[in-house]
Amino acid sequence: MTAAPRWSLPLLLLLASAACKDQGSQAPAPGSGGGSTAASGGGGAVIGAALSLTGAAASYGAQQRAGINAAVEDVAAGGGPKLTLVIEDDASTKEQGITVFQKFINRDKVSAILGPTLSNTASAADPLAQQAQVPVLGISNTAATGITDIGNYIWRDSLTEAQVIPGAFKKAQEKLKFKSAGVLYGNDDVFTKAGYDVMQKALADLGVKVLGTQTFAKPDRDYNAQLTALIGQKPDVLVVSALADNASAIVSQARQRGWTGPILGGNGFNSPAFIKNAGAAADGVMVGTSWNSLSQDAANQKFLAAMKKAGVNPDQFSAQAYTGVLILAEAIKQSGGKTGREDINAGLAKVKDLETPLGKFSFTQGRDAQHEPSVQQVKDGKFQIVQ
Ligand code: 1QQ
Repeated sequence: MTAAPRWSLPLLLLLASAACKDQGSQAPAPGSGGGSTAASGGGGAVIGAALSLTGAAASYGAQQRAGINAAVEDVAAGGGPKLTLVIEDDASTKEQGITVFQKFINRDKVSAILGPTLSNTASAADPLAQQAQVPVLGISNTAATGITDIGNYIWRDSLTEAQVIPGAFKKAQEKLKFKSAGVLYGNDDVFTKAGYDVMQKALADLGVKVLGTQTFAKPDRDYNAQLTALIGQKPDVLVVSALADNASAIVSQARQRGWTGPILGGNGFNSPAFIKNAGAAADGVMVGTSWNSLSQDAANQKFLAAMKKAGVNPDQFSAQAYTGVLILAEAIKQSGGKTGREDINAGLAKVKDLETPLGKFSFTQGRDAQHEPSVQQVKDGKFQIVQ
């Protein structure tokens, strides 16, 4: 006869409540930077979301969290698969991204991961998931290389800079007729560097002469030396590859130095936080975007209504995050409701023409996003879609 372990009732209750807390709300995760967790109830697929809730990319992470939470609610309300979310802060760094991925893979035993926010973090953390055969769906990684080519478990719903910038710059040139440019980019970040490479090629293809190129690093706050050098060359346009925090300071300081000409940005500019922090200096800035805020498609209208209900002014990042959850739900549906890591990875390959806030969504052969981009320009303190 085997003796049953003799647990006391209070101890059992304590263990049960600790287990609930771990999957439930507001449990700070040991060793992962105190990210919050939010659950939509037990069962179903456990999805980890690694988001930049602090650090250089925090303005994107806040939008992503709002988009993900809204989509989980909408999926549940629409009778879709049950999704249990674990949200952790990747702190906008590679190191914290790796810690969070390890927790998701080994402790939470998630079925799939959304994020991390920055390409910089993804380049370091995604290889862990690939190794463990856990599907990752990037929702904001736009570096053309070094993300989905990590392996067959890595997907993204974010168009790369290479898919967005050439068309955006072409449209900008048609409107603004520029022939020369001064370029400024961050040289300590995978995305800002990759964005620069794409910008340089796009400008060359349009026959635009680059009169000067300057660099900065994420912690920098004073760009006057670089801007003085660039403005001194009298280019027709300034072109900047930067995350939102740096972007707002760069644009403000350029205007303070008397720059009245056009400014073209990369994906880092696609945040209301950029406009808020740059104020009137942001007016006229043009940027390519993967989200058409004016889209009348039912899926976009549903997203806009969900964000309104949440009291959040939506942007491209919440739209891509919301879309990420819709895609995972569709992948589970495509795998016959099975929620294993392998099942979801196989289901992702079957997602095709899915109605999302980004438009009809499919993946390319290389697991990248495939849908129509747009161009937007800041007018009166708001992004307006350029027709
Ligand atoms: C990347 C990005 C950032 C600007 C947004 C999260 O696109 O790191 O790839």
